[in-house]
Amino acid sequence: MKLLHALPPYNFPGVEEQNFSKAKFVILPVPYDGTASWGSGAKDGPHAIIAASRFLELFDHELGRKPADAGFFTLDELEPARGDAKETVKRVADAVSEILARKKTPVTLGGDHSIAIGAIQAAASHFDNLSVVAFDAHLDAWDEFEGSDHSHASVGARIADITPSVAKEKVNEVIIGARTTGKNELEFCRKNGVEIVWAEEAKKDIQKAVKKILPKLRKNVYITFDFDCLDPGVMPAVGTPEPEGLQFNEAVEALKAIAASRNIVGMDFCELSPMPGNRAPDFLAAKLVYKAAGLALGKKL
Ligand SMILES: [Mn+2]
Repeated sequence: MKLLHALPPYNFPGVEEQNFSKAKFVILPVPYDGTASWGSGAKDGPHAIIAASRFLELFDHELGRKPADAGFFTLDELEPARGDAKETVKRVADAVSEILARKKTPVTLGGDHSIAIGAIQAAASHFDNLSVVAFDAHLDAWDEFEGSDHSHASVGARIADITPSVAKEKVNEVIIGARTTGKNELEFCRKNGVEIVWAEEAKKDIQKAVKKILPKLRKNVYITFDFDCLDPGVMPAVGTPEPEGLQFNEAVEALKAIAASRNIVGMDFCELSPMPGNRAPDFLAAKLVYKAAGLALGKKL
């Protein structure tokens, strides 16, 4: 018997029935923030996103449908290796690889941004013709940061040399919403052909800014979304908030344009560090994940 006051079940996005074989999206929560430099707390991000997602309206009026109908399956939290970013990244890569092998779309919830390295490695070994689109205030192009080459600040650097077998010519990268960089990072991006859509261009005219990079994207696209690409006014709950970021609708517009013409093969959402006393960022994060999934479905629902 179902109690009338029962809360939605604890899964993303609070669906009554979870069926792995029928699910299009597999949610992988990774509660890890071992490489955070300033604000830690992103290990609580996956829980906050899932908890808030249970209260989302599942009908998307803009899409005119209910993306939840495509099926979501939330896995148990992945156990990170405390103090060992490289091992944690490997565990993420193994888990995401298994999800992809079962023909599902992995949606990894971080955690600090280092976990994206594993998810992207897995995607790169499953798909040719892959582009990575990073939504991020930062270029994350430090070859090594604070003693680790698997740091949250090295995601871009690791994408460029993902594995010897899927070298640069098979994986390229575009970063949207960047607004701070070290000179070395800029040089790294130039050398490795990483395209940058600066936040100021994105905020001026998001349609135009995305149109510029669309021809550079390959058939398959992996999205890595660092919540700090958003303006701290709407998304203050991140480890490294940078002023003058994207608005929620600008990020959605960019995702919409990409999803309309490319095959989204996987996504991750990182760096939400829940704030005591302010649950709005958690809800925004959950809504963005759900919206992105709806867009990624394209006409497949
Ligand atoms: Mn960032």
